[in-house]
Amino acid sequence: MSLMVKITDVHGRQILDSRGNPTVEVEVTAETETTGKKITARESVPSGASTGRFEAIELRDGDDNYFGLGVEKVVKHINTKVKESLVGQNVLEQGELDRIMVELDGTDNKGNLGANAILGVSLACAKTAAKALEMPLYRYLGGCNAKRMPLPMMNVINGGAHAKNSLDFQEFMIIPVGAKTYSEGLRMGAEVYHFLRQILNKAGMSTAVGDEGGFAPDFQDTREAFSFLSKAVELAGYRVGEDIVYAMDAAASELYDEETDVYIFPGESGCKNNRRGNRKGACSEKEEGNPEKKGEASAKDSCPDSVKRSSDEMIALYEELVKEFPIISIEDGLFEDDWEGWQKLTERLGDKVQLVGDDLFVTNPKRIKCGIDLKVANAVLIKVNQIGTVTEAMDAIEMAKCAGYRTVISHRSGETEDAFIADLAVAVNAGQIKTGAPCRAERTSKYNQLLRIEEELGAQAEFN
Ligand code: 2PG
Ligand code: MG
Repeated sequence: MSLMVKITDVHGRQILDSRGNPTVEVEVTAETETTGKKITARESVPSGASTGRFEAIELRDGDDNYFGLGVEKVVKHINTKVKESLVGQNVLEQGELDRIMVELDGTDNKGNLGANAILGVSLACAKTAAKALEMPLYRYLGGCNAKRMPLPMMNVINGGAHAKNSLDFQEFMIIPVGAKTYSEGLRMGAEVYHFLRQILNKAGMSTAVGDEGGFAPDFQDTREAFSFLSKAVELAGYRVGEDIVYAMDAAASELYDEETDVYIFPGESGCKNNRRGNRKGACSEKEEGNPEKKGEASAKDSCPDSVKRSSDEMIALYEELVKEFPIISIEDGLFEDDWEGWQKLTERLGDKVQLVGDDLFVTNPKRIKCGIDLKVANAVLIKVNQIGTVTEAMDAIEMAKCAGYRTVISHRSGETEDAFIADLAVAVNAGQIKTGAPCRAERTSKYNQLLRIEEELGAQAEFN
């Protein structure tokens, strides 16, 4: 008979995330039947800014507090309905617990209870279970073969919806492919980050950081951003393209104008900060509240002479960039529902570059299946809050892997100090993690947890 560790309490509360917005934290307490020992563990829920319109619903209060972004209603759902349905269940049965919550919610997008309610509980259950078994979280989630340390994809230049600067693309990442171990890779990335700060300072440019800890100066365009990266890499004593390569997240859905079917580049046009901002499909409350999260005026309205690109021109731009710089991974190169464009992009670049679907797939097995069938992209970004349960996120990873797609475990731009995704990355041997710059505690908490895991795995650890 399997071990029974009975859930005795589920408790949610409202806390703040790294942007100063409310989010959900959950504590799950369980009791081991044989010993009577009580265990409690806690986890919290991240939140995006450039949110895909097909993501599970993040519920917000929409009242006067916190610009409508409070999560008190969600907390109430946790402390009443969710608690009632889970107390008495075995915390070791993650699949069953997640199934119960999905059924209790009863919608496809978790809009009743809120994906932020369900995810908080799901994550906390997994952590409590690991603690009850006295196992590290990565070992509990992944089993005895969890051993691959992920390559860190460090977002050292922030743009798009994550910074109020002129960069239209959202993320410019460095990947230390020349490193022999995770910790060496982290060191290389951090050194390049510091040299980048130095040369920005010298050039009289801002070294203030964006939401994910990367610098956010007003570069002229994408090329200038990558050129600064190359200078920083060389100054740090590394070889561009050999020791360090680049990745980018275009977050193209943020630039896409559905009416005219073009991508608008207000930053490149000199219409600084007139980006379209945060288009919300899934969470309309956010549009009305916090100025940080509020959709800005459309680039089309406020910047009539903006640089515009068609889907084909976007692909051509990526082809040029890949020739000019050692970019090995492009995320969300096109709009989240442009499956035909994505097919073309994959045909043209899929054998040279990792093409990652984020807003496109939203960690949703149904959309990933569509992508696999249509031969779209070749990698999946995994964000636990896009789908809302640990089980479904792991299903998404398995589906991707079975089809030969790579996986990148990812943070959100709004994070907390919790490091669940670090353990998840090792648990599923994902091989890659993107969790911001080596700066800001909510980003370094993940990188630092990976250092601990690497130390614990010792000679078992595999990398790159
Ligand atoms: C992304 C993420 C994380 P956000 O687009 O990949 O970097 O941003 O959490 O704002 O969606
Ligand atoms: Mg993205």
